Amino acid sequence: MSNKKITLEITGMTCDHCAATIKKFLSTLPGINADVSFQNKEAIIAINDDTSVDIIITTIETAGFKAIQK
Ligand SMILES: [Cu+2]
Repeated sequence: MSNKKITLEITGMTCDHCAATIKKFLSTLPGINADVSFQNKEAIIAINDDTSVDIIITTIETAGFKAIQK
């Protein structure tokens, strides 16, 4: 199982707490490791080949933010 990294541009974050919230939501998804940066307005996420990017984006939307794959 090989890992790859994706970068998502995130809109709607206003402080570090928002980044922590997104990270908390993403931690509920199996097999991924997310690094969310408020400064860079992006999330760098290590995923498996069988991980759906759509589910990651939907999860971020559930947390109240918008994500677009770069
Ligand atoms: Cu915030």
